[in-house]
Amino acid sequence: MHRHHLVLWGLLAALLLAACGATQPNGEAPPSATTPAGEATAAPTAGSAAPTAAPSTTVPSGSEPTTASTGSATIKLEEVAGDLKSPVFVTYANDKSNRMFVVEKKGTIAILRDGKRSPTPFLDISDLITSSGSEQGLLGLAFHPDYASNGRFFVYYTASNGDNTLARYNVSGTPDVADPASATVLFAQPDFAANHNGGMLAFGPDGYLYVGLGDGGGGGDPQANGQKRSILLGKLLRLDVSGDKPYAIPPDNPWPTGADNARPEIWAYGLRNPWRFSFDRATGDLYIGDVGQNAYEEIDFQPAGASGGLNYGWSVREALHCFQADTWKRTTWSIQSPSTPTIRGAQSLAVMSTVARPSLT
Ligand SMILES: [Ca+2]
Repeated sequence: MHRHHLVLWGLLAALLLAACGATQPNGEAPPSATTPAGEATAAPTAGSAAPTAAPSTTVPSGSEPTTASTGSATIKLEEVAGDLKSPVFVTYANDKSNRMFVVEKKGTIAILRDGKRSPTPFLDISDLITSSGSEQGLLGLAFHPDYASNGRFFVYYTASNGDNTLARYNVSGTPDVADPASATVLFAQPDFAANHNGGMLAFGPDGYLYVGLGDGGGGGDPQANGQKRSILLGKLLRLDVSGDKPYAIPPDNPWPTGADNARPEIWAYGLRNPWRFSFDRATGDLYIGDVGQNAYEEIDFQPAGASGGLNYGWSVREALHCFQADTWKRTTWSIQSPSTPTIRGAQSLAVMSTVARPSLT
C-alpha cells in the first residue's frame, strides 16, 4: 500500500504522452530523467493520501452529517446506514424495488431498505472466497440491465485459491434472496499476489459488461502484465453476457478474433489496478480510477463512443510520467507491439463533478 499524490490530468497529457518510449524501437524507452523506479518524486502531504483498499472496520452509526468546502463546491456527508462490515460498493437492481445492495468484502451482499439492513443477506459466498489480503474478497457486483425480467447478476471475487473470479447468479423465488446453486463461473484468472485484483463490474450504455482487472500485484508490475495483451491482468474487459453461454465477445472489441495474440475479451489495457470505474449516465463517458504506484493516482477518461484498444500506459508510465523505463530493456518481457507503446485516449480530467452516482428507482 502506498501513499499517493493525487494528480488530475490536464489536456497537457496529449503533449506529454509523446515521450517515454512511444517512439523507441525494440520496445526500449529512454531513461527517465526525473523518476527513478520505485521512488516517489514528491513527499506525500497530509490529506493527500488516497485510500486504495476497502475499509476494514464497521461503519459507525449515529454520527452527525459533516460538511466541507473545497473551492466552489460544497460536500456534505450524511450517514445512510450503519451495521455494515467492510462495505466496498453500493448499487441497485434497477427494478423499482427501492433497495440498496451493499457489497461486503468478506463475501456477503446486504440489502438496505430505508437505511435498515435485511436480516438475511442477499448472497453469502464467504466460503468461496479469501479476504485475508486488504485488496482481496468480494469486490464487485453488477445487476443485468434486464434484471427485473431475468434475475441475473454478476459478482467479482477473490476465490479461495486466489483466482480473480467473475461469476453469474440468479435470484431465487424470493426477491430478497439469491440462489447460490445458480452460480456459473465465467472466468477464473490465476493471480500471483494478494494485491491489485481489480474487481469493478459495470454495464456500459452499450449493454456490455465491463470488468476491471489489476496487473496481478507485487509492485512495479513485475510480470509486465499491463502491456501484455495476451493476459487478462491489467486490463479492462468488455463481455457480452446476454446469452446462455458464460459470455461472448462483442464483435467490435478491438481484438475480437484474438489477432496479435491478444485476448479477445480486452477493451483497454495498460492499467495497474482499475478497481473502480464508472459510466456517466447522462453522457456515457467512462471514468477509470487507476491506483498509482508511488507518486501519482490516475483518473482516465474515455469519451462515449470511443473505440477500444486504448493503452493507458502502465507500466511504462505512472500517470503522465515515465516509470521504470529501464525495464523495457528486459528481454524476458513479451511485449506484443514493442515499437508502439503509445498511449491513445488517455485524456484529461479536471473535475469529477460529472461522474454519475447510482440512484434508487
Ligand atoms: Ca493480485
